[in-house]
Amino acid sequence: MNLADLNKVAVAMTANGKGILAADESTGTIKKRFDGIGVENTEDNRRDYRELMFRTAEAMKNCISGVILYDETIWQKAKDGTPLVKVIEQMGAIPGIKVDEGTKPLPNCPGELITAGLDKLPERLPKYYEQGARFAKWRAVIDIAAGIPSYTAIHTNAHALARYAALCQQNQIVPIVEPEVLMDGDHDIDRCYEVTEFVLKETFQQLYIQRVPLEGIVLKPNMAIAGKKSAKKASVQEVAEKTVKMLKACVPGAVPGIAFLSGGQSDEEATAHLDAMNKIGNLPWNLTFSYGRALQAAPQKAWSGKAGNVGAAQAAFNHRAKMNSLAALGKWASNMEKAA
Ligand code: 5MM
Repeated sequence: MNLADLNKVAVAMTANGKGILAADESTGTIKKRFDGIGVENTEDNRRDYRELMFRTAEAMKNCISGVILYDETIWQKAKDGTPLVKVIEQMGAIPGIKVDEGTKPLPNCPGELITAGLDKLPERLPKYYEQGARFAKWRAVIDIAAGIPSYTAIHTNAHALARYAALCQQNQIVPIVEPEVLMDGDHDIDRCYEVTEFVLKETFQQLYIQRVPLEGIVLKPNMAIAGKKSAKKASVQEVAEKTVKMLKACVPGAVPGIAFLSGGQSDEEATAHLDAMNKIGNLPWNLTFSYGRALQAAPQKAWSGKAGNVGAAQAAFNHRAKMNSLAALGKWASNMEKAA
């Protein structure tokens, strides 16, 4: 492993004012998104939709550091025959690949999940590297509900994340380590904080045991935030302060950058929270975005599967990318949304 080169990529992925576009929806997940806009889930439609984002020059060149791709997309060609990976590279962004194979029920832990995909990973990673991927992503899912999460689920998922990270680095690929504590429940922000703190501490312990140098990873965590069904919604400032406090308590300064998931927050909420954290400032790592839904909801709606709407969809993507880029610098203001 060449750690200096891994570190360069990790630093570029979380460079000032730039963040990651999570476009790695599996075929089932993109179907749900397409159902919402009345688009048929065909290979061509998935290609056309993703190509329109990758060809949005202003957003891609100025605001997006890297794109997380799904296995289908990394091998796909644009309409004019250019490999999509090349389109991304021509925009100055880094192609990455989701390598987990989704979640399965965790035995003896009702309601809890374990992420699959480690078995064939040593054979798959060199092929992705050859195809242009310089980073990868693995998402572990921890749910909060009555009696869960269990230590078994937290430990097993952290162990898998660490094994994945070690394998990636061995193949000169920067691992995005994504332990996602879901915001689907009715828990308040303090319960989310408590669980996420435990999950992050276990994840870094497992990374240490697997001898993963932290200079060559990017962390993709959830924010400390109340569940969607909670009666007690936390303010933007509370989310920002508690998330920064939690990260400072858990994430060593050797980690070059942290790129948040949006997890079901609205576009504007995800931007406002990131901005408020960066306004606090004086942080040991760069804090940026690795959003899926919070970057794509607006362009998806504007596109709605019609070729005539590509310009409008690109304008919507441009706007969200720009707002999040400003938030990554702590320079966003809500009136910029209205002005646009
Ligand atoms: C884009 O969605 C990703 C893939 O999800 P599936 O494996 O369920 O198809 C997802 O992992 C995503 O990268 C992260 O959760 C961040 O996306 P959000 O929408 O939470 O910002």
